[in-house]
Amino acid sequence: MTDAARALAEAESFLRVCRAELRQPEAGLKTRLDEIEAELEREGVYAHTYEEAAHGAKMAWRNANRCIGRLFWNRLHVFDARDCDSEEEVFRALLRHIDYATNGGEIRPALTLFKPAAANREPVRIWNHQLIRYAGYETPDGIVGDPASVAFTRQCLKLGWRGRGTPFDVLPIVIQLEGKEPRWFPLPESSVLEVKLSHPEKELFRGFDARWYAVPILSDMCLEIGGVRYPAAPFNGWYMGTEIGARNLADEFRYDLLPKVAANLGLDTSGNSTLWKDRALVELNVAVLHSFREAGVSIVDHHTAAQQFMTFSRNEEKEGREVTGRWSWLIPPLSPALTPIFHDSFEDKTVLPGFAPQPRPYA
Ligand code: HEM
Ligand code: NRG
Repeated sequence: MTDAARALAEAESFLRVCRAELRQPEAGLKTRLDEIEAELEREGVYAHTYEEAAHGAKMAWRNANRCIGRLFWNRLHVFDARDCDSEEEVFRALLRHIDYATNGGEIRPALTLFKPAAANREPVRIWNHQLIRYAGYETPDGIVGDPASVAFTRQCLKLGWRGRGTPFDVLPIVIQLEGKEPRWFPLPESSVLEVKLSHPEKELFRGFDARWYAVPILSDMCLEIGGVRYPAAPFNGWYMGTEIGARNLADEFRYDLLPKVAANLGLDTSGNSTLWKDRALVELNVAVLHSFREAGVSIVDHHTAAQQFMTFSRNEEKEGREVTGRWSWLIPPLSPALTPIFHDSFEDKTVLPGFAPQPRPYA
């Protein structure tokens, strides 16, 4: 099968479902497919209407097997930035996304669509893993900041960016247009909402800074809709507390805060069996949820998120759709067996439209 024939077949299977879900008349399908076939022959790609792209993006969220937040799949705001031709235009569209999503703390799920790939050419790539993330610097005394950002931070430094050197420096946005050198843009402070962490009762963070940014905006996955690939399609929802409290700040290979938190709690850290790590972990997660709530920034605890996921699962069954999922990602990293997801099972089957990882654009 030629690429064009494969794309046409995928366009058809997507449009059948998309149009049915949007309650569009069966009759228009044939005309639309003829149009797409001609466009594919001419250009090697076809342009989705806004409605197709927006609904396709929602379907991709609905099909995200690793996502516990899918109950709200139909409430995704899709920005169309397929007309952006310069790095400045792309950056402006990203700022608009961040500002809309942040919304003063009342976070709104959103996705911005840039130009699709055509015949293996990728007009736009965003190098960041997330639009807002902290730098990680290699120093003679070890890593300062987020170890997960070391490789990307090295690239930013190579391009001429300089950070202040704190553990929580917000990285610049790096945008690459096809065939050109990547360019970096600093994020204005006014666009980056952060939450300083505190615990409702205890001095958990005495002696060091602990904070996190409000909005996770994944920017390195490829969105595929109806045979069309969008290598730049950043999206966001809000955080589940454990992502920050049980992983980003707790993993030994990330911020590794449990020993410091345990010391501030006065726990006996002389052996595993005092469960000092578990006790510190719970209090750290209490602090994350408490601080976001106090700051008026949307966040969900893992018990509520799991309940919402079960509601999503029931809704999907009612609609006659099979719920696919990856169990090992859906269970939360804190007290997984306290959630109903733990006691359930899912088939990890790929359903399109969907989000897929793609190779990093830098070494
Ligand atoms: C993964 C929660 C919104 C698509 C995840 C994960 C969590 C989560 C906890 C696992 C992350 C990890 O372990 O690193 C939520 C919550 C949302 C939300 C609470 C609130 C509305 C969204 C939206 C989209 C989305 C809006 C897309 C439109 C995904 C995808 C993954 C994922 C593709 C897998 C990421 C990967 O493979 O690295 N989500 N999500 N989620 N979510 Fe969501
Ligand atoms: N664990 C990552 C973020 C992954 C996606 N999580 C979301 N997505 N909540 C972290 O930064 O901790 N979302 O679109 O809301």
